[in-house]
Amino acid sequence: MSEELGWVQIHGERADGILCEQGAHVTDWTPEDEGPVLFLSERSHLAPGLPIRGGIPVIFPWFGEAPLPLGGEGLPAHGFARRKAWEVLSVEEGADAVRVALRLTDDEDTRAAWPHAFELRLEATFGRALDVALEVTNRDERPFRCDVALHTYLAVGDVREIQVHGLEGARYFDKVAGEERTQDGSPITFGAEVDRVYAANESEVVVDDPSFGRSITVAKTGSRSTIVWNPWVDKARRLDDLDDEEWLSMVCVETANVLGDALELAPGASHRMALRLTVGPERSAQ
Ligand code: TA6
Repeated sequence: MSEELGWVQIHGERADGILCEQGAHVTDWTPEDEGPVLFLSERSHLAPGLPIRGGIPVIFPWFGEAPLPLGGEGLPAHGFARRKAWEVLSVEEGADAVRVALRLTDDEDTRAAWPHAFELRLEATFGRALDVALEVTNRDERPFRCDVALHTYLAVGDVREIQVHGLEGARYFDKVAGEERTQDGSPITFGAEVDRVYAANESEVVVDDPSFGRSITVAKTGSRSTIVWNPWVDKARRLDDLDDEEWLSMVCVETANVLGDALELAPGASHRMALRLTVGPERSAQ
């Protein structure tokens, strides 16, 4: 791990984990009797100010490119929260889990990019399940609108073999095709780049992974957007922090409130969004 960044290492009774103070970024969750559940690129940057490729990036206050009114030079895609050093508030070791709490508030850099006072609090609980909760509070005198996402990278044996269940029949914006679509009654399978934003959707998603002989369930609260992404061959080649073959070993299932489901917070208001990851037996074998 990079010495330049702060890290919290977890060795609990029921799980091990790693969290980087930059971005309050969970980079590893390995429950007992399981392999790592999160994907982390072998070529990820691990340096101050640079986003980590893998784990659970915290996306705030915009998803994707900076909105036009802000879009000055050099505003980073997916906002600044994942690039900032967060403050560790506590590390609590319980019988079955270890909970880490962190906070990020506005400063002159963030206000220069996005002119609002805010507070983010993240709590990650590493046990037989992984719980990550993100609370956004408007500390400003004016209302603000923001995107928020937990951009989860899941480790899979071979993305070409997985099925993603739970979004059947749902409407989504297809970022590859550039149009709105409706999913048919089948689970998502992967034979090319997939980049979909499902709107007004609170469904639980199950990633069935025959290669690893397991399924990963992504349950959520306080989230109306789900994003599913795999870069496939060409886009992976364009990413300098992803090995050319690593696209095979990952799928993103992201817990979010973005686009039409972005948060609108009045002064003093808060919103809490949370995910729970659990690992079970492969579904297709049942
Ligand atoms: O969530 C999917 C996505 O928006 C993709 O379009 C791709 O850009 C991905 O996020 C990764 O973004 P990043 O800024 O981390 O390279």
